[in-house]
Amino acid sequence: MNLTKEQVSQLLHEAAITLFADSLEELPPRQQYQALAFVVKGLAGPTWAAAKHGADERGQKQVYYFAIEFMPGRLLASNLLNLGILEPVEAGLRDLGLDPAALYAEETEPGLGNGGLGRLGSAFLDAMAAVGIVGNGNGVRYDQGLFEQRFVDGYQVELPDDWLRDADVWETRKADRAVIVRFGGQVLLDRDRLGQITPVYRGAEEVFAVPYDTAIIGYHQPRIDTMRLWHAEPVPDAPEVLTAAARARITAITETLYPDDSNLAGQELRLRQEYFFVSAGLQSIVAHFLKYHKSVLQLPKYVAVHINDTHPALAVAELMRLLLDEHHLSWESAWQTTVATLSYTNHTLLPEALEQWPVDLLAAQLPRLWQLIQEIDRRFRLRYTGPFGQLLVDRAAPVVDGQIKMAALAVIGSHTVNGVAKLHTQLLKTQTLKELATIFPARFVNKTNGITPRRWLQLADAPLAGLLDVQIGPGWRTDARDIAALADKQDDPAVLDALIAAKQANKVALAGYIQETLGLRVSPAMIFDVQIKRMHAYKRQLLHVLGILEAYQALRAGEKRPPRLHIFAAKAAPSYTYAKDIIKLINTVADLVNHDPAVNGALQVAFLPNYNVSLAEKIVPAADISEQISLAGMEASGTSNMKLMTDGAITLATLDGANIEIAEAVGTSNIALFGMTAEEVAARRTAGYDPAAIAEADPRLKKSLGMLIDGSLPLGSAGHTIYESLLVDHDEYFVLADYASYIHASRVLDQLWTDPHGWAAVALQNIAASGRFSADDTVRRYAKEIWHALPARGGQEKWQN
Ligand code: H53
Repeated sequence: MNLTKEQVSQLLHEAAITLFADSLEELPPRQQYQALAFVVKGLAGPTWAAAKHGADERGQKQVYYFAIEFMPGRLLASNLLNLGILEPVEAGLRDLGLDPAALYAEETEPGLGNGGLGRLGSAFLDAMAAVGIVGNGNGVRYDQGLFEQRFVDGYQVELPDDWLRDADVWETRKADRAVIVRFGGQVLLDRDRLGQITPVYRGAEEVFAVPYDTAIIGYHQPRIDTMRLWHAEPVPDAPEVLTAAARARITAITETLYPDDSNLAGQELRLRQEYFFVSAGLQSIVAHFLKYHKSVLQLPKYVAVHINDTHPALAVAELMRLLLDEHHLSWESAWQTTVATLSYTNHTLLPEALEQWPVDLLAAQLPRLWQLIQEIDRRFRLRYTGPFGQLLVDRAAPVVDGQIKMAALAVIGSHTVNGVAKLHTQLLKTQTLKELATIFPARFVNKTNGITPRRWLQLADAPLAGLLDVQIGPGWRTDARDIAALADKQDDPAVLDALIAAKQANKVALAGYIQETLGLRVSPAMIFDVQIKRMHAYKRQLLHVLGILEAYQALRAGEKRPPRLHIFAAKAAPSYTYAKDIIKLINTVADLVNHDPAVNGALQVAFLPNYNVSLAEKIVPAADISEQISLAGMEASGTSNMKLMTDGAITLATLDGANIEIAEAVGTSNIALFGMTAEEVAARRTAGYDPAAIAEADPRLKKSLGMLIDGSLPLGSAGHTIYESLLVDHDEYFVLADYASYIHASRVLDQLWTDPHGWAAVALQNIAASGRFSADDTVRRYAKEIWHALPARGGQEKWQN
């Protein structure tokens, strides 16, 4: 799209008058941001409108990506970049005396997710639009996003995230596309003279599902995809007047995001959320499809519906319901159509995150779906007990012991199932979903996650992006694989110096932010050692803290080490007290070391509050070390590992999730690996594990652990809880078992730091190898091997304005 800076100025002034009846110069920054966003939305509008019909008219297959979380991050700069107007707009703003970065910072980030799952969904939408796949997000428009995190006396405090207070400029309410979703009541099956069965609903609660659409702009493409999020409301003009309580029950469905993704069993509201966005999404997909096609039997040819994690797994039964009850297919045709339309990604091996619903709960909320799930279960057992035996089929079936196993339902009802890293897929097949993989071996494939280099390099890391342009030309901006060309420069001292300078610029910026936020002065000359991800015991932030305490003791004993700043950012689910105890511990350790003159300058700890996409954009470009230290076999993939390597951090990692593929990509001499492999962990678990003996044998470790309970750290009960979890409750995540090798690997990095060009050469190899983790390639693989949805051929379309 072409735009001059003079046009930018004119459009902005007009928008200020239209929206706020005031001149641009008079507006507060928040409204200036809104005016600019309004202009951008207007520029994209015609192309978006055309895109909505284009795919159907061309007969191009569409992908619907169902996820209960999305984390798009702030959209203004990203939309400008994708539209190809970032430069003229920024120049126009500067001419007007406005600071682009300050305007971008006015945008409220939609925190509609907890972490990796939601961010991956948004990266995939961005990537699909970029490579020409017609992609649609389908999710929930929560009134309140994930909580805002503050620290009070070192403890996490959660404040509501009222992200819609100022209205979201990007979304468009589509009341005319609303559909009705039913819960509860009774369902009777009415059979007519021809034997056709029609369900009759009595006393059901009806919920109005209203879609809100947001444009997902394809990078330098005249193509725009859509993220559709559903909002729950009472049905307008319903014959019955609802009580206040009945209205509240309805609006509760989309009031808040569950700030927990691990321990949800038995929560009725979560089940209602899941069915709500699944049913609304599928109803609207089928209705839209039938505007262009005659028979629902054609659905899989034109539509791929992707189930992310078990949350949208009800799609299997809901699509069956639509095909059977509303379009009167036979069971066999409906089943064939359903399986050919759906695919499923598993994102976790943690048993507590694989949902199971008690039959009573599901049957009461979704009586028709329960009838269908029973039939799916019955037919599954009938079909496979012969060839595979009762025992195996019992383990694989969706309905077992009064519970409905959503992963089983998703696998049985999908044509393809994937894990998100090689190791994860392997463990899915051989452990977590072993029985289902035995029955459907060809269904299981791997698709390693990816990230978008547009956000993490082009937008967040301008110094490095500029360096790449100079060194290898700008081709990498459209095809991330081109970054590989950087590898040849590793012996060029001028390039290494430029790389050091780019990193330094980012570290100076982050140091400023740390000072502003925490009042902590840090030097950009220190090693910036970063761990950013949800706070969870399996991710082992605790191991990182033990490493800090080891360094603290060493420095106090007079040892010299390169100065290191440990940076954390993480939210803990409000009900996860152990994770909150670890937050308190990190803040307490930060207090201790940051105020101890004996280690000052050599060791500091900064725990930045309220981790979200925008904060990650500040931290990732400034990182020297990327801590990816989960217990092997627990992290499905990880994606912060990919972002951090892309921006030139060196990974300190266990052989878990995608770390293994990062190691393959960069070579073992360019990554600091340590700890047990997944197999070794399993063997250790069987053989028996004695954490107390490990602590006893290692005086440094013993001393660090002692600090948790001897009063040297004012930790209150958190210290005792953590101490006991490690030494009395058998250290479930083998923190102590990996301690010594972790310290060793970390010391190897200290050594490397003393040689700046040596360090920069390793960082350079990481950047050069990062192209393969671009989400553009990942979605291309999904499109080819799972969705069978080919990207549009380039060059056919034109910008609409
Ligand atoms: O999904 C990421 C993975 C990561 C995994 C994460 C995830 C959630 O954020 C939430 C629920 C869930 O089951 C999994 O923990 O390893 O990288 C994207 O696949």
